[in-house]
Amino acid sequence: MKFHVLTLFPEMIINGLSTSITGRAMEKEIISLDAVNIRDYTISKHKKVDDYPYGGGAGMLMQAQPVYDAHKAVCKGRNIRTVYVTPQGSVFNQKMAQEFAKEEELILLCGHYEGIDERVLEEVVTDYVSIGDYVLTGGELAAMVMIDAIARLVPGVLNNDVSAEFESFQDDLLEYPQYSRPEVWMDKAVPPVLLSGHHVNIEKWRLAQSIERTKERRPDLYERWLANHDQGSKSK
Ligand code: 4H7
Repeated sequence: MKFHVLTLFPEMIINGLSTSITGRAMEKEIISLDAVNIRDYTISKHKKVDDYPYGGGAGMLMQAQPVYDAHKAVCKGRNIRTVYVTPQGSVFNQKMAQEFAKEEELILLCGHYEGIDERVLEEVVTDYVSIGDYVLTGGELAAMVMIDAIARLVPGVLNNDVSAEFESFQDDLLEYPQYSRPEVWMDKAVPPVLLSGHHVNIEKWRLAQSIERTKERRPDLYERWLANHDQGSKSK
């Protein structure tokens, strides 16, 4: 899968995603990351990319021209799904990550200053997406969050092909607690069932832990999980 990121800070995108799993996936050429500097496309003599908002107000806006030309340079006449990373978008979740992971190429547009001239957004943006209800100084960190979540769903990015599928099955439950060596640490023992070698009991225990943890920490997810797993509780 090819990710193109339109940004004023391309090095931030490259540096943020070149380590760990996404970095290895790029080395293996399972994904590619093309960070496009919007400033390279300005026609202004002084490489200006921002200007004052009509009607007044605080701060500056990114101008339409450099954004449009950067986008055109990436698309080369093709239609590529283009995500504008903005607090005004639909809130990103695992299901959206799965949908985006089906695309062959994806463009992420990062705003800075007070945002981007509305007219170019109308021309190029297909999806308005937010990573959550908080304010960032730029769209780059949000774009990196989305790319990480999407990339790990692309076949071959994770070492174990079971993992991503299993997680999606578990969608509405939080993960169970995990333990590694030593067996006792600071007087705290690993739950005995995990040392029993009884795989059925281990899976039962893990599911029970997942349910309990979700009920406690994410009652919203727990209610949704219950609604989908109420096998016969009402019909009997
Ligand atoms: C586009 C439009 C995403 C991008 C406006 C981006 C939060 C998220 C940005 C803005 C983002 C998210 C400009 C809004 C500066 C805030 C002070 C960059 N913030 N900004 N304003 N939740 N900021 O996904």
